[in-house]
Amino acid sequence: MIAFGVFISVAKLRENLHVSAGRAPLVVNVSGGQWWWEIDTYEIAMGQEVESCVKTEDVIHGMDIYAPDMTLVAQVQAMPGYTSKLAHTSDKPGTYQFLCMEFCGIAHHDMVNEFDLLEASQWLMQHSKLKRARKKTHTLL
Ligand SMILES: [Cu+2]
Repeated sequence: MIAFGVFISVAKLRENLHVSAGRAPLVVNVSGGQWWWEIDTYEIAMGQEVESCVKTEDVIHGMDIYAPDMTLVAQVQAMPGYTSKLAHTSDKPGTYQFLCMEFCGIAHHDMVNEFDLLEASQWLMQHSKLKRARKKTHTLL
């Protein structure tokens, strides 16, 4: 019975190692300042593991990510001179918002931005259109 349990555990561990080794996280850079958020990726495929690298150059901010139904997905502090890393994955499509959770001044409430979580097929279609548009632009120049 113990040998069977060990066999199942090893098989499950190998399966998990295989899955995580094949899917590198998408690195998303987020910068915050009084009073804005900037993100370098506005469309993310559903189920994609994301590593958000969050920076600020002025004061301490906090980044909360909310799902379309406004449930909290993840949160991290942004501190001047330091890059905070936040791993998150979600499987509900829609528009996600990120807000500042740390009172950082008079217009703190303006610190809102968003990204869309798309079905994988929709994400592929959007990004193949972008690639074609970029190729056309390059051939015209
Ligand atoms: Cu704030």
